[in-house]
Amino acid sequence: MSPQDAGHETLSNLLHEERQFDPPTDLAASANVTRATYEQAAADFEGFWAEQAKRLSWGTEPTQTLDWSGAPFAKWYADGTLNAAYNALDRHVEAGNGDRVAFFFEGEPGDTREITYAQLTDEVRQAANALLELGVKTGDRVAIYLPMIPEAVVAMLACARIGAPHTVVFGGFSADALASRITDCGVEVVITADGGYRRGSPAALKPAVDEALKSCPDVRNVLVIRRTGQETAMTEGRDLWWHEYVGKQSTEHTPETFPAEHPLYIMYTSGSTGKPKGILHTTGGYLVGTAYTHWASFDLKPETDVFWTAADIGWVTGHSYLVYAPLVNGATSIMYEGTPDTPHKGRWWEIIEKYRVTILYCAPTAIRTFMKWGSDIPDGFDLSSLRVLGSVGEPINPEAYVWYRHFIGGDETPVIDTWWQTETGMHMIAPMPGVTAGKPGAAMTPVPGVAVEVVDMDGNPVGNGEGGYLVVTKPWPAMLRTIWGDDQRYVDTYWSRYDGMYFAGDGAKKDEDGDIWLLGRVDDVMNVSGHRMSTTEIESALVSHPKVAEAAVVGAADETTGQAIVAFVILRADAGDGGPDVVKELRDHVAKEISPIAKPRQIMVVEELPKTRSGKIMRRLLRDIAENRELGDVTTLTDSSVMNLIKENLAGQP
Ligand code: 6R9
Repeated sequence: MSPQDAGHETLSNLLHEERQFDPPTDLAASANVTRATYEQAAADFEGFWAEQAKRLSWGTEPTQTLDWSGAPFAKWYADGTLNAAYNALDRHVEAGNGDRVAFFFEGEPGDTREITYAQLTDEVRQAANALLELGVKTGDRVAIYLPMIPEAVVAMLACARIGAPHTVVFGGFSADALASRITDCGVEVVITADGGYRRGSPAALKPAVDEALKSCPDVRNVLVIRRTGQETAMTEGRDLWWHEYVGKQSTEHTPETFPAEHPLYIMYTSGSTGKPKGILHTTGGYLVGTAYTHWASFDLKPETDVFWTAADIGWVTGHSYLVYAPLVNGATSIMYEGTPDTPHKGRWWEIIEKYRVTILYCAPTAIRTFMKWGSDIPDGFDLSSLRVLGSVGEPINPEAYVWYRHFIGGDETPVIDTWWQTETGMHMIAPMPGVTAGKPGAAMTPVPGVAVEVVDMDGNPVGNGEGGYLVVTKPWPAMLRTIWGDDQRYVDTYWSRYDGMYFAGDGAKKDEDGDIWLLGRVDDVMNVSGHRMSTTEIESALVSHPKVAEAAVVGAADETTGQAIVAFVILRADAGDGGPDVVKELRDHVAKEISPIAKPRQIMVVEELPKTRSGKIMRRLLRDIAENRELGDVTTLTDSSVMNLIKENLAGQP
């Protein structure tokens, strides 16, 4: 079946999406989470989370669960002590599972490594000893700027092991972005690599570090991993080769235990205005929340599953579900360095076939790209090992959900759409694979133990299809503790809009069944002639047209209507070259699917869209184009040349 016939007459946008998929019977019969889990969590909130803390090995067992007396500054398991790296590694080795594979690594050029828990433990101990020798002390911050290679995991866990919070900066970010993060949290040691492989060739990283450090005089040392072997300038007395310096260290290291609230890491995320926010996560609650949700949302069976989070470690998804939760749970994971189309467009499916991957977790943007390339590519591989599919990062359009379930999941696997944020640390809203009958496009219901609501401007709950703001009404273990160095911004950003509720900044609605649909960031809601419209809904309508692969919608200032809808679309490979006919067809399609008011004023056909590290479309930049303005800051784009491409592309269009 071609992507076009993926049952087009049955596909629709999320306004009138009515299909529902029951959990597979065999999965439901042995599922980790059952209806009873929801009941337990609802009956005794703190008791439920006290129970989940047993997933960890504590130095001192906590006797308290939640301390909310200093709200909105939370403490979880405050009198417990633990070591994050011990929980991720040593304890599995001690339990006799040292030979279990922690990671199957696939480098982009085709090199592979199979790393067991025992090997990873040794490497982390060596790296911890190296950091100690460099004078890194408990509480000192370490920056990690690396490609997707196993040493990235080693570096993170080595920091955690000695209680030095890490801040991982996405390898695609610029020297400026790196410098501002190093400065903001006072980093003295940086871990990087000569380079990494990207689209078939080595891409240098070290020059960006050298550039950044010109404005960061406090950085004493740089540890450099040799990945590509390319020419690399080393600064005498500051830069050290990892293989020499870490390689010579002892594999003996006794982990110290730290208080549960000891900082684990800082992850920067862009705010709607001003400088990026350093989101602070601490140890005990974060590990409990991520380990529990990893087990619950994906129905993880660590002995038999092969789990793959296809995301970068520079994104929170990589931290929670590629590094910490899978290792704490003793799972076997895949780690892939490169892009999905190198050396060919079937690379992901080849990896799934080769390792018999059972759970795949990725972003809707990847799924839409695969749709664009056509279903005959995955069709050429054996994907029958897959039993659960996950999605994260953006609302998944019903069209993409159904394609994913059908062509990748063989119409059998549940699609688990997980809503969460850098700030939440863990999944907050997601269907449970053995319980929930999923609706394409809906994140469905809060994870057992999590309390969310959709409210109006005044904080009153809304339902029955009405839109509102998503809030979290009770604290949760993996919640951010503050914004690094700026408690006031933490309070202002998340806790001042409504009394006692966490403001997520996302629009959402609850349908007649009480199920939750995400509608995009509230800043992306448009006001057209007094009608509030969600970018997500119009994008979903566009993507439901057989010729459209991806769509991004923005509101551009308009003299008559206040805001006008401007859409950017990428056409599917076999849809022709756009032209006025396609544009008219698409405008009419939106009018039919939603309403004539939702008809875009303008539709521009483009080759690429500007994306962040997590595949989120940077609508702010598209708005600049739609309003004919100079482009704003492009430093957080994965590929800053995209904007030039779009501009060139549009030069020839009406
Ligand atoms: C994990 C992650 C957070 C923002 C969030 C929301 C969007 C993430 C989503 C989703 C709808 C989902 N988002 N998952 N929207 N459905 N399943 O993405 O963290 O990079 O901090 O972004 O992403 O808008 O507020 P982060």
